[in-house]
Amino acid sequence: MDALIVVDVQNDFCPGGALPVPDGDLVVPVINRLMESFPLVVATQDWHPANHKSFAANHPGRQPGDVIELAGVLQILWPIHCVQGTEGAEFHPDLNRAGIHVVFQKGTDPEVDSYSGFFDNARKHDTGLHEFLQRRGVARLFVCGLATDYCVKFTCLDGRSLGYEVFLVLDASRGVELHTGDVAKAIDEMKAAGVIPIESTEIAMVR
Ligand code: VGL
Ligand code: ZN
Repeated sequence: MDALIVVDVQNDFCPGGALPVPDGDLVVPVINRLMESFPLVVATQDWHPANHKSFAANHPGRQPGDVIELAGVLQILWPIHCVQGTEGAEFHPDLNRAGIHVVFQKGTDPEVDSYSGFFDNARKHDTGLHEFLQRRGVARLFVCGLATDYCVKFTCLDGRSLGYEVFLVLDASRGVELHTGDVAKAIDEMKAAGVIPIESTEIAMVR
């Protein structure tokens, strides 16, 4: 069984949002089309409480982009984004919400960030996504969404470490590119872990 994993296609990660990914909204029509051909569509949603410690604003004197230690791991500080119940945390209005079978929320613990859809960054807690996929007999993940160099990357890497065959759908994903080359580096890291980059138009050839 194949699953489409739609990562964090939320207003705050799209142009006009709090943590905009360049051209982030362009993934929406591509993902809507992909949804139609998958038997199982899972979405992740970055879902932070207002006091989340990944927000620079919750560390007096710190700026977005600064790096601190949080839950024993390095943490980039971000602008306030995807706060539970806000417009910014909602899925992009054009994303086909009805095409999503289940949503896994992450980043709810204020003390630790969670880029991956499977585990928090300290790998202390899981979201239940792995168990869900196991129970449905999923062996292959087609991962897409925002952002290629953070949440998409860590979802792909954890997927590999859990034993899934993982495809990264390039034209259905975009990166933050905080530093030039971050997206290319992320794709190289994923490839080194066995992730297979693919264009949405090529998926029919492997399914
Ligand atoms: C993300 C930074 C902070 C993402 C989430 O979805 O890639 N990036 N929170
Ligand atoms: Zn976040």
